[in-house]
Parts: sequence; C-alpha cells; structure tokens
Amino acid sequence: MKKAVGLSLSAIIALGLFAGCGTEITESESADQNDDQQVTASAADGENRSYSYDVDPADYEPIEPHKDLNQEPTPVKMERVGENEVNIEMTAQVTDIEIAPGLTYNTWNFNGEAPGPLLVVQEGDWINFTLHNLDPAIPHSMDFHAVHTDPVTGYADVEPDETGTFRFQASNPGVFMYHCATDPVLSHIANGMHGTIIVMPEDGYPTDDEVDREFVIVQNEWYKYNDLENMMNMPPRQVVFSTKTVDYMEDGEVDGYTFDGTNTNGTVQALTENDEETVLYAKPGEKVRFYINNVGPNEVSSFHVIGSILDDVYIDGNPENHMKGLQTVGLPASGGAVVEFELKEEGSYSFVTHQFDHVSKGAVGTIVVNESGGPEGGSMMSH
Ligand SMILES: [Cu+2]
Repeated sequence: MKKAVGLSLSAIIALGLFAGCGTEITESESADQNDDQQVTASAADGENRSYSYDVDPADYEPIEPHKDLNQEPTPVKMERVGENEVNIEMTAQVTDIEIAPGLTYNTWNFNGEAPGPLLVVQEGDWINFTLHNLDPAIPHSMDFHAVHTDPVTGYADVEPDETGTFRFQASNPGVFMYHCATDPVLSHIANGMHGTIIVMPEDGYPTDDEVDREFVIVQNEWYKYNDLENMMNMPPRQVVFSTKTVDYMEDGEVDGYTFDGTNTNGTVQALTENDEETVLYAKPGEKVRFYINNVGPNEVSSFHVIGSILDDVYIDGNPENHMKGLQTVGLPASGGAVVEFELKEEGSYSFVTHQFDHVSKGAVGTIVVNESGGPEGGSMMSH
C-alpha cells in the first residue's frame, strides 16, 4: 500500500502484547489526499502482534541544508555552581535517529537525542542556561515549562551557529516538558525537539521511602518528516515510549539523583522484550515509580500499566497533587506525572497509553518482573 513510484521500506514491528491475533488488518489514512501516505498493518499469528509499516523513503528525505548532515550526539553540560544555582549547556542540532526498525529520521533535536536528554534540578534552583545552535540553517530556541519567564526574551530564537544565554528559576517541583518554540513550533517539536526536565521537590514525595525503583518514561509521536500539513491533519505514524537516565553525565548522576533503566531514543520497540538491554526490570513485590511525560506534540496519553494499579499518583509531579488508586492517568500534551505501582507477581507487565490505536503504532513498553530483577532472570522471551 505504497506510492507506485519509489521503493517501500517495511518496518516489521513485533509488539509482545497481544496473543492469538490471526487476522490481517489494513489501515488506510483515509483523511489524506495523497496516496503515498497509506499504511499497511498486519497482525501475525502466534504470541506476538506484528505491525508492518510501509513508507516511501522519499517521505524522509532531509531538507536541502540538512542533506548529509548527521551531527554526533553532544553530551549535556550541567554543573552546580551554588546551593540554588546550576549551569546547563545544551545544543540544538541535526542527527539521524532510527525511530522504528529500519526507519531513520533526520531529526532536529537537543544534544543528539529525541526526546532530548533528561535534565534534573532541585526546586528553587536558578538555571543559567546556554543553547548552542549547531544547526547551520535554522534558528532554534528553548521553552522550559518548569519556569516563569517573559517568553519573548526567555525563549528567544538562537540563530544558526550562534549561542544564546538565559536565566530563570525552577520554582515549582514536578515533571515538565521542554521544547523548541521557534516558528512553526509544531514542526520543531514533531521533528524531535522535545524533552523532560524534572524539578525535584525540596521535601521529596511522601511515598519516597516505599519506592524500590525509579524510571523516567517519555511518550512522543512521529509524523511524516518535516511536513507541516501531515503534522496538522493526520494521525501520528508512530507513537513511542523512551526511557531516560542521566548516564550521559560522566559521573552518572546529577546532584546524587540516579535512575534505573537505560537511555533510549523514541524508537518503536525500544522498551519491549525484543531488546533485553533496554527493557525494564523489577522484582516481585517491588514498588516502582515512573516519572512520565507526554511531549506530544499533538496527542493525549492515557497512561496505564497492564496488571497493576497506580497506587500513588502526583499530577504533574507536584507532591501537593497526590491521588490514590488510579487505573489510568491522563496526560495532556506536555503533561507529566509521577506514578507509583506495585508489581506483586513475576511476569511481564506492559505499560501503554490506553488509546490502543497508539499501542498498535508503538506505544508500549514492558517491565519484566523476576526474582533477579535483571536480564538473567530467565523469564525473557527468546529472541
Ligand atoms: Cu527548533
């Protein structure tokens, strides 16, 4: 179901979620006027659901000034320079990222990751922020949802090959989105310029002592490359989860904060049992905390853990917004939360957005719960 001209690239995506689906499903993005936007999805026999996506490589051809541009990831620089003051240095850049098996996207991004690197500061910190725009062609900027500032000056464009400096205070605790705010914002976010900043509450969360493992999970969407029409009018082609850590820092931590899990991009399948390096692990009976953030750009997330209940939830990650016993937590576009849940028995627990069309497009990850709490536990699927 692809354009007659041009080769098709088929990304076969096995989602270890559904059992016994034996029917062939054909989806068509019927709202679209162009015949090059059709998708074929097929559900395979057996344990795994397979999702195949035919795309035209021409859909992912970089714009002229970015042709042959694939900038290496650049480590974030972050330094505490005072009790309530940190320096953060980031880059806006252009980097190839595999967003689904076999499908490479020439992303606009922060520091070579999409979603961008996890930032962690403390409630009340002043942030001295520097943005180096390594993109030779397009201005970029940074909009932190974690601060109060005049957006015209605080989130101002940084021109190609230039550097901007900004200063603001992270006065509220929580899990916040950051993104490029350069016009057209939708293109900049959808091309990969988004990420998460956690502002750790000064007095912690009331349930801190109960938590055994902590992960950071980010949800984002992908559309046709740099196509504003597609981003505005079409459903996403992929909806994905990534997990983020601070392991890009040399000492592996910022202010003593560490997280479990690895550091991935927003790639279909990245957090499933198909990859035992990046799938999540826990032990039976452990309480797991997720810092979750839906960086969009367009869709709501209905975050849910299959086989568990979100025992404690802090909406937007603020300890004041404590809720109990939610089956699903709604994250508006940009919204965040801290969610905590117990995994009582061994098994494979998938987490999803309960909008299942998005699950079929990649929005699923797995926590493998076994006695070892790691990849040697023996409950991995053979792969
Ligand atoms: Cu930008």
